Amino acid sequence: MNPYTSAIIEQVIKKNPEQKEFHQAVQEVFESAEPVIEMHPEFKKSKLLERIAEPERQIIFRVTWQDDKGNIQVNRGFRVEFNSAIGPYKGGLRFHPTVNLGIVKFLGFEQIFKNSLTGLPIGGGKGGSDFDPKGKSESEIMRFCQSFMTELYRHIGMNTDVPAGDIGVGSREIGYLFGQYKRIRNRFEGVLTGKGPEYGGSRMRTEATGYGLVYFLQEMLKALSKSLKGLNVTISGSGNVAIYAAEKVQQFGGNVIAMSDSGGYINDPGGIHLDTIKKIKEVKRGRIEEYIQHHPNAAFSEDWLGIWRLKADIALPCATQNEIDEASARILSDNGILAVAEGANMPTTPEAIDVFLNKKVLFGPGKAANAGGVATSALEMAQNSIRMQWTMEEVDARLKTIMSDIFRQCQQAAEQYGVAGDLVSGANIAGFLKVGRAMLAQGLV
Ligand code: NDP
Ligand code: 2IT
Repeated sequence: MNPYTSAIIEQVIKKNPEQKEFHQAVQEVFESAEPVIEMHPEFKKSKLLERIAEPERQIIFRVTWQDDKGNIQVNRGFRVEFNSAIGPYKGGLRFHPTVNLGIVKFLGFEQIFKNSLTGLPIGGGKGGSDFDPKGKSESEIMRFCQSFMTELYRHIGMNTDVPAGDIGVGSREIGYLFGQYKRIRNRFEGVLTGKGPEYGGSRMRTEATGYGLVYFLQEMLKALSKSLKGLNVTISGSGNVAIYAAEKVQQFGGNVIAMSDSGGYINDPGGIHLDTIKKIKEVKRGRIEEYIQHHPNAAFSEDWLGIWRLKADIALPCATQNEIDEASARILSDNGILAVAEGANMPTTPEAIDVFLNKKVLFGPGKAANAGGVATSALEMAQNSIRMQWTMEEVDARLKTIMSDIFRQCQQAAEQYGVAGDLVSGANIAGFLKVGRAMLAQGLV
């Protein structure tokens, strides 16, 4: 690393102590950006790295609500409005007990460059709460969402900041959040994405991240002149991203052999029955362990990270950050994995990425590979603005084009800056360049 970049990273670590996921995300992007900084002295002169690592605005608020027993509960809410150089802040809300400022900042930082890669006019932001939706009743979820929005509404708007879903926030939560925003503001506007199709949601937003991931994976596989047909695929998670990634893999003739949740993983070598997974996860909101009651030939193991020990051709981490570490990466590559594409945000540790790149395993970084979700959110914003709703076919066609454009951008940026074949650097460079140029054009703001 050159001394300038390492000094800036040091400064970011010092200024934001204990936010280790944020440090990790910044370090990766800034390291990749080194050749860009060398080629563009104006970036260094205008302190672009220092500016880009500092969120434009950070909001932390109290969320109080009453549970079904009448007890008062207190949670913490966050919204980090990171960068608005290319459009309104855009990014999801995560409800999970592990949420803290460092997590929200790493996600918001990644979102800046991901959103830039989509080619659509969206800036970067992220939010959420340490609220745990597990085991809560429907009315507790609604009361929490209403209380959360009673503070958040004043900071967001269709031209300012447009939240969406992430872990623990799906169409049910978006519905309650939207209802409360409309009630308080008396405005029916596209302030959130991931809405139901009856009230302004885009068709295919639910499927978009998973489908987009597999469209991106197909582009990667072209380098090996391969298709998904007949390949065995392991997918971690069994939430929104994992389920629709699995659906698209199966549509393309791939064989999904394992999926997980935080309680463990199931292995069904003959192929996962996705209808059973959907019933357990989307309808019942149950645990993946229940799968073996329906399919006794499948096996269940409590160690969910053990999923990476299974032999497969493709791995799609779609659960959470840092789920593939160096040891798992070595096992995967020793087992002959062909490609890894990240459905989750930052699921692979830096050491594990090095293993994949050194062993020439095709590697699709999350900020490119999982950008189909936020891209379709931007399509939802466009449909809301023109008060129209496109068909499934139209949205799908746009999503395919967007994913192959992103792939091409990453590939070209990697070639242009001397790291051909490295899609991690390619994604960071392409995403960074556009945001950097937009920031410079807008002066010192
Ligand atoms: P969901 O809440 O729908 O599903 C998350 C899945 O991952 C669940 O199976 C969950 O298991 C598991 N999981 C979550 N956290 C952990 C953990 N700490 N340890 C073990 N398992 C865990 O979320 P999404 O599918 O929406 O999100 C998955 C990933 O994809 C996240 O990294 C998210 O940031 C990223 N992403 C999401 C997009 C979207 O459009 N939704 C877009 C782009 C990226 P359990 O139910 O047991 O907790
Ligand atoms: O990480 C992500 O890109 C998301 N959770 C989706 C964000 C969005 O605004 O659709």
